[in-house]
Amino acid sequence: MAYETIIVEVEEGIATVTLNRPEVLNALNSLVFIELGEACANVGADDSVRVVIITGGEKVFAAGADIKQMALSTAVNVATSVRPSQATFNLIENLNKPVIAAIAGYALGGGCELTLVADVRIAAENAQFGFPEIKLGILPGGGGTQRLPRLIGAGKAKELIFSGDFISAEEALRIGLVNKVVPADQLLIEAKKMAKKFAARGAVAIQMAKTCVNEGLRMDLNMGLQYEHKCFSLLFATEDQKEGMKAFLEKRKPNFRGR
Ligand code: DAK
Repeated sequence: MAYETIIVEVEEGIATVTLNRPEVLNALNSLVFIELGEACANVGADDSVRVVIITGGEKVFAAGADIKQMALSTAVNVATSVRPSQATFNLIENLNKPVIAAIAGYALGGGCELTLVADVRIAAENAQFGFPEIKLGILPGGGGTQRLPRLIGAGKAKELIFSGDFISAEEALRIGLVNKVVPADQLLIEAKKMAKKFAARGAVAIQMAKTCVNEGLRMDLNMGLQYEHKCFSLLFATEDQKEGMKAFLEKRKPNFRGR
């Protein structure tokens, strides 16, 4: 399917979704959020897709929400105008397959918030992260005040949010904002390498493990452990569990079929 603001390519079970508004550093307007939501819902429903990569290419990830569009908002219409972005962020965070953000150049504001709903973040050496909303008289409203402290801790999150300062890929790695830093020309290669590794694992187990982590973060420890226990037991009803253990005992690689 052709989109105006993103490009979607599927190859060997890996869907790569590329933000495509280079003239405005991939600023995220409402059409981007609508198309991104639609594309992710489609790849989520497509059993042949095992892993999703979201990227902006080698130069820029996204310089945030589209300020030209946002500047026209009022307190009355902003509540409805942000619905597509909220819905898309939630959809990606809860997608039934792993999502890898491959980040080069700027990942600012809503762009950085988009990386936070991915499961794993890989940064190019040229990546820069930040939440400049405070300099616009607003706050990170796409989940940044909630997801960022859960990922890197409240102190570091507040420093980034209150200052609006940008940090380098190395600093992002140091504070746990990203999983890995690679040379810019290796970004998509590394993201695909990781995606292939995830794709070779049992899809149901990955999906349940993702749900355990995501839901567990919203629960207290006891509830989380109970939830994990139920998911763990359920996996013993899958073909993949039988195949995984059989393959181990037969000293061969498992052939998971995602069921
Ligand atoms: N929006 C619109 N256009 C943008 C943009 C943005 N965020 N960022 C860059 N551009 C445009 C520039 O206006 C320029 O366009 P022309 O002037 O050529 O027409 C073009 O991209 C190139 O940018 P620059 O000329 O500025 O390039 P530089 O290399 O000099 O500077 C920069 C790069 C990234 C440092 C600078 O462009 C910059 O500061 N950009 C704005 C960054 C920013 O403040 N981002 C945060 C936006 S607020 C929510 C969901 C999401 C959000 C909020 C709520 N809900 C669900 C409630 C998100 C909010 C935000 O992200």
